[in-house]
Amino acid sequence: MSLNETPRSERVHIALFGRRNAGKSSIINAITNQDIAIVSDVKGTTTDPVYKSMEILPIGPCVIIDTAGLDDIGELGNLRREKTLEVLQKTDIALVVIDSSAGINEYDKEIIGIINEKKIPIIIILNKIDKCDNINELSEKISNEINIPVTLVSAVTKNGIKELKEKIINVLPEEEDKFKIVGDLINPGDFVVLVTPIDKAAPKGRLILPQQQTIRDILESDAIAVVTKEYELRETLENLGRKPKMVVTDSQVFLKVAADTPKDIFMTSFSILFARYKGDLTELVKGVKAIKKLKDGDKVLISEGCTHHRQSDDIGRVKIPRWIRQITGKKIDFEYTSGTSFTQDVKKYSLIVHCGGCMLNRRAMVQRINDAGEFNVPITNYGMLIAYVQGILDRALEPFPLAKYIWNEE
Ligand SMILES: Nc1nc2c(ncn2[C@@H]2O[C@H](COP(=O)(O)OP(=O)(O)OP(=O)(O)O)[C@@H](O)[C@H]2O)c(=O)[nH]1
Ligand SMILES: [Mg+2]
Repeated sequence: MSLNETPRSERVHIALFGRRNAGKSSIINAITNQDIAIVSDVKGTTTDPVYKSMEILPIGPCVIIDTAGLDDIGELGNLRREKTLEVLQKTDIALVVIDSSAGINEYDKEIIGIINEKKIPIIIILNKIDKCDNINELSEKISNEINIPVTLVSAVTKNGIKELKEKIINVLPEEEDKFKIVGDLINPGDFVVLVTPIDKAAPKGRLILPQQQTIRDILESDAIAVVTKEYELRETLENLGRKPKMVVTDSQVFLKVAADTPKDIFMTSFSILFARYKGDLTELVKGVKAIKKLKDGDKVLISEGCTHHRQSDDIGRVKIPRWIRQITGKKIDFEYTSGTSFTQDVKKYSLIVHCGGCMLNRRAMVQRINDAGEFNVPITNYGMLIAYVQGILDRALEPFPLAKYIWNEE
């Protein structure tokens, strides 16, 4: 990824859903003004979700997701359907495409229902209006039936495409801007000291994304980011000349940093900042408290947002199970998932421990927390668990009074 690229997890994710041949891929080409998606009159042309990062004027940086038709039949069709539905976990805006010459049916209503249930902003597109002569009647009938206004479009003549883009902008979620990593906790001119170990696990020649994003957030707040390794922290604090607002550390070196940071300075971790930025800190605090309540035979799910992280494999597959067994002294049954498949069956778990989710966008992370919440399954993340195991979660929550209150609540 080059420096001036917006990371994929920060981009607004726009996904298209609909039956086969409705014109999903054609609409993507029309919106982007490029031939990026394969179009054909063969049903089921798009088989797997296709993600394309791009900059669309005037929408800005986004990821467009083309999906397979929902009405695909047979065993392979069911698999495709599942993959298509998984896309919803990452979707910021859902476009449902209906072929005006085919009308609306149960498949359309089902996907619209699912999207509404997940409270994902939705736009209903009635496509192929060039082929339809009673379009006004039809659109009125359909919007009455589903109780959502429809947008009329022809991907072929480009009629309505400009209006469609305007609608997309109108429903763009603002929350990505509303939530800050640390910006809302600091004032202009504040010092924030960031502790980033450079060991074998660190990527070559650069800092990892959460560290880069935190620095950016501090700079945007007109505050001052001071970056140091754990070994130079004490010297940094002694020579800074002014008390920093906060020390933020990688969880790996929590104990040393806690020891070297005077008690009157806030100390927390990148993973806790991101737990709040990407998800819901108080829910994750409740999740970590649930560890002590685990019983013999309980199932715990360990879930990672990406599939290619040897380092966190070690954390997820070895350390976390070991810690949980040590804390509880119980026989716990661990299961693992990674990548876009979170879990089909939340209910069977007594606890979910998720990674920091640096490859997931906020909506995807919140969706997972909500999915767990729906069945009262506690969920927490690696960083919270590490802080807890090392006995410093209480201190690391000091900058977040509500989360700390919940942590200490009986
Ligand atoms: N007349 C007309 N034809 C269209 C329009 N949009 C798409 N088509 C045609 O409909 C057929 C299916 O279009 P696709 O974009 O491949 O549809 P899709 O929904 O992606 O289909 P799958 O990938 O099979 O799920 C193609 O032959 C397109 O040329 C439109 O607005 N008007
Ligand atoms: Mg297609």
